[in-house]
Amino acid sequence: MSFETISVIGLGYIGLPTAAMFAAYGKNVVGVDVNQHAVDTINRGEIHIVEPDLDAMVHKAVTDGKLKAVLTPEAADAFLIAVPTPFLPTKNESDIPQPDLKYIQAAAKAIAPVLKKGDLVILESTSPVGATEKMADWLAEYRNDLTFPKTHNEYSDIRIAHCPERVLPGHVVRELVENDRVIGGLTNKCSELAIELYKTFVQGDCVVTNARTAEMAKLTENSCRDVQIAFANELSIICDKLDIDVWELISLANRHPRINILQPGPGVGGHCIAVDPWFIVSKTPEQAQLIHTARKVNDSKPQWVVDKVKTAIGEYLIANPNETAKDIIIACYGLAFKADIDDLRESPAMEITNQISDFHPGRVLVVEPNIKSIDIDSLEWTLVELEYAKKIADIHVLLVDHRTFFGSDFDGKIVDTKGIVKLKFKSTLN
Ligand code: SAJ
Repeated sequence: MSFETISVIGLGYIGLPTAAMFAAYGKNVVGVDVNQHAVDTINRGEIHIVEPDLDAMVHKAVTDGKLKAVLTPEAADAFLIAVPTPFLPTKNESDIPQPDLKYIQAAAKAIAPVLKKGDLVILESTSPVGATEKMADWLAEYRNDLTFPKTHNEYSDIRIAHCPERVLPGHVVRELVENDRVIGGLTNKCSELAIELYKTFVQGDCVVTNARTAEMAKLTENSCRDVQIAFANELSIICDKLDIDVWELISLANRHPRINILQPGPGVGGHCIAVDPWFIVSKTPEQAQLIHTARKVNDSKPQWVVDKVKTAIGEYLIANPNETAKDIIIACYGLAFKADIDDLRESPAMEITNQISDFHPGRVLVVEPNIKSIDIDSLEWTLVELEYAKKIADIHVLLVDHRTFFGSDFDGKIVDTKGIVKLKFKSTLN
């Protein structure tokens, strides 16, 4: 089968680049999103998210008439679902977050009326094990005139697969093409068709498995990274207690041919690494002990940093008995959830900065070179230039390892969560 028209449901950080990529390779692409602003922006040939090289791709795709955005799905040969999979609200802080599949269900409901015999539906959203089967059940419920893999195996009218996205924010356009893809069809036929679709532009291998293993593979990748970062974060806390430089320690240990410890930091942010491990823990709470503990270690790191800042304030006041806390200027360096991007989603740096502003009676300055202005009400801190903060602040809190921060001299007390002062140059390891 040749896929002439492809529909991508959810035009966010994954859906929009994927839609633009299919369009760049000559497919007719209908992007669907519930957000009117996103739809209007894309139809003007512009983008509503930040991702290198994406703006030019979208502009060309729209100008060539290969990509359009709509609010309601239209008929297509393949549907790719790239919607968020958030958590259900928790009652207590100690509750294990449970995944909320409402956006997947809404996407299934939205495409159901336009599905026809022979269509392929791919779930790309990172999902708990069993979500693809659940989505297939919803589609079968909404369209009982069509047949599905559960009852008709290889002979079903509709083919369904889970093919998780695995691209790194900031490198999406390149990684979409180069990365290997895990293809988890509900039947062999489903996998075969999914490979045919992705081979439109994927140069990496398309490796076939079943849907449940594909779901678990994606969760495993991000949980593995979370556990490794937790190890680095725990080391940094141990080293602080033992008066050992954790950055030197890690670089020494990493000289062993089989060791590659990741870098500690202020915590783990973004919408993936800090979320996906919970999809495993919520399904198997008794078994997922290490994964659960890693989440707790990483989630508690911002508070540890805030406590370090409080200690620095105390030490400053002892050294400067004529001053009060109100006189102390604190500068926080970096707001994004990781280096050299502008994405503030679930950012530990942002959490720490807000906490400092809440308790500190003096001025709080923020340096974030990737953001020109910030559209959040009731901010109690001020966005300033790097040189100004370096000159005026009494306490420097280094939160993100943006390239521009390396090589700087900071005068005063320093809380360095990323080894910027110690490393002097940006690590290319991770
Ligand atoms: N971090 C550290 N120390 C490190 C590396 C990262 O503290 O040594 C922190 C970062 O500062 C950030 C967080 O971890 O706060 C996550 O950053 P990341 O670069 O590890 O990952 P993401 O969230 O940008 O993207 C991940 C990627 N997954 C893996 O590398 C296994 C990406 O390939 C996935 O597609 C993406 O999640 C996703 O969408 O799931």
